[in-house]
Amino acid sequence: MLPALAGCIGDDDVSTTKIDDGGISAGAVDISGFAFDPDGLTISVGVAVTWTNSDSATHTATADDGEFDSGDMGNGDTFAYTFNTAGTYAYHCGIHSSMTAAITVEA
Ligand SMILES: [Cu+2]
Repeated sequence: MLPALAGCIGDDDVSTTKIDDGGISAGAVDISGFAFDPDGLTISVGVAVTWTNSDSATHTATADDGEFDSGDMGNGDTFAYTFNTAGTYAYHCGIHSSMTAAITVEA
């Protein structure tokens, strides 16, 4: 299995490519104090963002256009979504409408 694995990593691995480009291979958003931190995050296409709810309150990370939706996240829950199309993705908490943020995905 090693030759196949090596070929996969060296060939077209998204995270490897992004690291070579000087970009980040993963994005992280902390949900704390009824806010998304950071509330603006720029990533490259193909990068996954993971939200972690650090609040005791339940929150969601819900795209304004429905592109992604974490569903209810309790304390310590995480949600990950991989952005494969460039654009700006505004999102909000489905429970607390004052909580808004955006992910910018660059080609
Ligand atoms: Cu909330």
